[in-house]
Amino acid sequence: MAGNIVVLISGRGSNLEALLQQELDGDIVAVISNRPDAGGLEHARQHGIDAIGLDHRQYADRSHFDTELIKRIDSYSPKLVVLAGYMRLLSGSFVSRYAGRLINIHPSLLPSFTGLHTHQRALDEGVRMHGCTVHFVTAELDHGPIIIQAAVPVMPHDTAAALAARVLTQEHRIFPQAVRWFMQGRLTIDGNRVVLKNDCAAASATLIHPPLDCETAP
Ligand code: NHR
Ligand code: GAR
Repeated sequence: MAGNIVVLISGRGSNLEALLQQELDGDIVAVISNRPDAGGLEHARQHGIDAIGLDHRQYADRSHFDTELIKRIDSYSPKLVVLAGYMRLLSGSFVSRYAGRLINIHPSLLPSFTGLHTHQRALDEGVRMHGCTVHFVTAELDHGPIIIQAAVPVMPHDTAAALAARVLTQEHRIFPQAVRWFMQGRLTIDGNRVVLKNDCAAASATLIHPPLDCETAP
C-alpha cells in the first residue's frame, strides 16, 4: 500500500535522516524547509529527493506563505505530510486541508509542555520523566490525537542539551514507526484517540522513574 510522503523541516533534519533510513511502506518524494539553509535539505539531495527551500520571510504573512506551501505540497499528491522539526505555526486552512494525514513529532510527553523550549521547561518543573510524542496535527497547537510516545528519565545533573539528546534518540525510534503504521493503513482516529490495528503491545512494562527502592536495600 505505497504512497507519497512529503516532509517539512526547519533545521538539521536528524528526524528526516531517521525516516530515510527505514522502510516506511511509502516514498519520501520531497522535503520542504521554511529555512533555505536547513541542513536537512542537503540530506534530501544526497538521497536524490526533491529539496525545496521556501523562505517564509519573503512572504507578506503566514497565510500567503502557507498558500505557497500548499501549492508545492499538492504537486506531489501526498498520502501523508510529516512535520519533522518544522518550527512555523501552520494556519487553520493548512491544517484542515491535510486533516487526518498530517503528523508531527513533538519533544515532550504531551499534553505537558506544548510549544517551544520543552527541555528547559521540563527541567524547571522538576519532572522525573520526559519524552516525545508523535501526533496528528489539529488546529489547536500540539493537541491532536496521539499515535505513540516514548519516555526517558530526567537525570540529577541534566542540562537541557543532555536531556534533548536523550529524547532525540527516542524520537528517531518512534517517528519511523508512526509513519509506517500510517502508510500501512493501521491508524484510525476515534475522537481524540488513535486506534492501532494489530498492535503487539498486550503486555508492556510500567515505567516508574526513579525506580522504587529495592526491598533488599539497606
Ligand atoms: N500548527 C498547528 N496548527 N498545530 C500544530 O499542532 C502544529 C502546528 C505547526 C507546527 C510543530 C510544533 C511543535 O511540535 C507544529 C505543530 C513551531 C511553533 C512556534 O511557535 C510552535 C509549535 C511547533 C512549531 N513557532 C514560531 C512561529 O511564530 C516561530 C519559532 C521559530 O521560528 O523559532 O511560528 O511544538
Ligand atoms: C526535534 O527534537 C523535534 O522534536 C523538535 O525539533 C527537533 C528537530 O530536530 N521539534 C519541535 O520542537 C517542534 N516545535 P531535527 O531537525 O534534527 O529532526
